Amino acid sequence: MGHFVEADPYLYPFNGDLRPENTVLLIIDMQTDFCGIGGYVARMGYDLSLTRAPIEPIRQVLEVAREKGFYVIHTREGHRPDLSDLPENKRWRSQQIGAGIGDPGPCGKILIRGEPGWEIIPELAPLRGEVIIDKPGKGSFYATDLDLILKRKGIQNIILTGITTDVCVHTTMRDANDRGYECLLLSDCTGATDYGNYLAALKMVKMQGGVFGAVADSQALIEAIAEVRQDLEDARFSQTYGSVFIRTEENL
Ligand code: C5J
Repeated sequence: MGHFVEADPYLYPFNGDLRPENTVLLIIDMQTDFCGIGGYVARMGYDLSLTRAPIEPIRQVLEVAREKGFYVIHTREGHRPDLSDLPENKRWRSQQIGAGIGDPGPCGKILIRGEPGWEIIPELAPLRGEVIIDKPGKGSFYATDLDLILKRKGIQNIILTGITTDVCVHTTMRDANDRGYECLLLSDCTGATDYGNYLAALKMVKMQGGVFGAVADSQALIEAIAEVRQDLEDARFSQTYGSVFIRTEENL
């Protein structure tokens, strides 16, 4: 029997093989720089309410995912303090909009590893043992060991959450899809710096029968996960007590 999430444009995952052992909850760049007062996004003048909207839905999904034993991986975008991994054009562009990467700000140096603004927000802080991927780019695979870690864990399904929908989340989803991972984007667990871009990014995923995967909301995922766990528990129960029953009969 398969397990599926009510998703658009198809029931996710395509093969119904949704288990804690083969599925990761990926939480992308929930850092002060992207959703906190005084961070990078705030300094660029964008509406913080858009990138803060997913915090509570992610928190709820994270709680359930941890409780049910799903893998959880967090990412952080940021650069080395000496800026040796910061492309010159990325720095120049950020300066043009008044939020120069590496420049001092209210949350420390903008988008620099180890600075307060670069930290994951306390509401979604990683637990000890959860993998954190530090990435210098928008995608989570470029210049990181994410793919190696996912392969070693036997991950097939990636559930994507985080910010921003049209930049780091989309880049990661497209790359993951090309690598053969089955991707689900949770619509209320992601946000962009522009609402139109958020809507467009969700729509792009769903074209061509799900060109990059599928989209669902957090409630649909939580309901599906509850079923998965119950079935696994039922299967374990019948394995344990079923075999005891057989042995007892043989002994009669
Ligand atoms: C951006 C990100 N938007 N995490 N980064 O620069 O999406």
